[in-house]
Amino acid sequence: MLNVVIFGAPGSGKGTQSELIIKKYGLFHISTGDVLRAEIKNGTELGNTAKGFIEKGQLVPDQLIIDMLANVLDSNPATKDGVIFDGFPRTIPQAEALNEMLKERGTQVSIVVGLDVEESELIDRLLKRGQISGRSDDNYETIKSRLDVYNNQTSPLKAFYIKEGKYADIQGMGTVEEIFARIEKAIDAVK
Ligand code: B4P
Repeated sequence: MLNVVIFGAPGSGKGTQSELIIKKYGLFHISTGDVLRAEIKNGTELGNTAKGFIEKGQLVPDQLIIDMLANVLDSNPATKDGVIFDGFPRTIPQAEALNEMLKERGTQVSIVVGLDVEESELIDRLLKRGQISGRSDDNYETIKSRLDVYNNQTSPLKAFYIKEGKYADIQGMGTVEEIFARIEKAIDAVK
């Protein structure tokens, strides 16, 4: 069974490449960002809590995210055939919880696809998306906080997964198709 984690800074192309990975490998897509935005739209308790963090460019607390993810895994039988985790994990405790959750379900992370993109390009992409997305976190000030949070709290995961022998470093600059060709090569090597 194939379980892919797609990893990278905000704007690195996680959501974009996830769509192509799903098309080719038929995985169940879990984007924690999308799940949180749906909770906010539906006005749930989790959504109301998450809103404040997302608007400031901060991470939503680990335990809320971990419980939310366990709930998605348990309520979707299709996740048993393979999942792409998009935007999760973002901290070491989340990565440890993911290992535990998958172990309990008799499986594990197959590969971590790490997208490497220059910071100026990240800011450009997110500002461009901000002009059409209406996302409250796609403005210059919040993008800066999201990049700080990424550098301080999320980037240490790279070393975590290198140590586990699961990290595939992917050059994330170029066209969407060029980047996907690099990802395909890395996934096919572990499939
Ligand atoms: P996410 O929704 O995951 O947002 P993101 O990091 O910006 O990535 P996204 O997938 O949307 O963008 P992509 O790089 O594909 O998270 C939002 C917030 O939710 C977080 O800040 C946090 O507060 C909270 N959250 C989510 N998960 C959490 C967790 N696990 N723990 C705690 N909090 C959590 O694309 C960006 C843009 O680039 C797009 O417009 C795209 O079209 C463009 N693009 C992509 N590839 C390109 C290319 N090759 N060339 C040019 N443009 C490209």
